Amino acid sequence: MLGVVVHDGSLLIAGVGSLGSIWAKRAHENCSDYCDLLLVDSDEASFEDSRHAHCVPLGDLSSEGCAALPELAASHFMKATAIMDKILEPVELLILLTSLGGGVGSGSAPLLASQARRKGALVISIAGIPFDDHPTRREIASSAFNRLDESSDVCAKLSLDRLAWQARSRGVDWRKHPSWIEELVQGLVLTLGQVGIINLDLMDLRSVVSRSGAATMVVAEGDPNDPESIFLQALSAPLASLDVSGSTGCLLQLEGGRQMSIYQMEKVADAFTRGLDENAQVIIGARHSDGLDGKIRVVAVVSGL
Ligand SMILES: Nc1nc2c(ncn2[C@@H]2O[C@H](COP(=O)(O)OP(=O)(O)O)[C@@H](O)[C@H]2O)c(=O)[nH]1
Ligand SMILES: [Mg+2]
Repeated sequence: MLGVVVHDGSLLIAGVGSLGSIWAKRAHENCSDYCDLLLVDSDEASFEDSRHAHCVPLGDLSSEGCAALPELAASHFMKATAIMDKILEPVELLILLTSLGGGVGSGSAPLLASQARRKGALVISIAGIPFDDHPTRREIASSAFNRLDESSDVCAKLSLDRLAWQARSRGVDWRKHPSWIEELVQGLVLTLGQVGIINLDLMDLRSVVSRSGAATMVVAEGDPNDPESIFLQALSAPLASLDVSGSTGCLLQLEGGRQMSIYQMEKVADAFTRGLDENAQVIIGARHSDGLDGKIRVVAVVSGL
């Protein structure tokens, strides 16, 4: 089945801060037919190669920027709330990418998230957490994370240590090719932006993430006949920590080539939901995808942790 484009501005990927902007641009490249891109930074370099993005500069770009000053970034952001209001008007789902521990992401990502939520959008945030050997940045990141988490429906901690490790094992630069983030965002956007065999939509996502407790998400891809290894791959994602056992809500999107059978889908869904609470709410969607012959890709949002 061909995907149906429903690009009406309701899906927005936002990159906040330098690293967040790099990630958002990469992630958006793979799904620009389905969603818009917003970049927020005090550094002009982040707006390069982004002709089709909403670019919101914070402060005076010719000055020093907000190096490691979250409060300064926050006060610049406050001056941009009117324009943000316009950009956020049609948005129903905001996927916010940022790395905490510096100035812009730490100071303004929580404000963007809460503004989007006040306007009725669902907010999924992915927040990079600094390397273990940067204690000062980790401290800034930790307080910023709490604020971002409070303002988001789902807020996943992404360990830069693990991201870098994964990138090394794939032979790519962790800053420029965050493949895990690209796959996850693409999975989410295509799940919600395309019509599939069994449809999932924002209402399903809303229903899963509205459960109390923390929520997180994973993506994994593999041989449809080997569901266990797909599940293990999902657990090895560069998230800071991941224990989904006993969770009470799960949205599962399965995507595979045209040969994907109901039997294979059932087996993979079973591997992902076996460890959940026995009364967990599980919502499953499935879709054929041209690029996935002989493979299944799973995107899971797990809540009630
Ligand atoms: N070691 C290392 N950490 C980085 C690098 N880029 C970003 N980070 C980490 O990510 C955090 C946020 O960086 P950045 O996005 O540049 O900050 P912002 O633009 O002020 O929001 C920093 O505090 C670092 O922990 C890098 O090139 N090397
Ligand atoms: Mg920066």
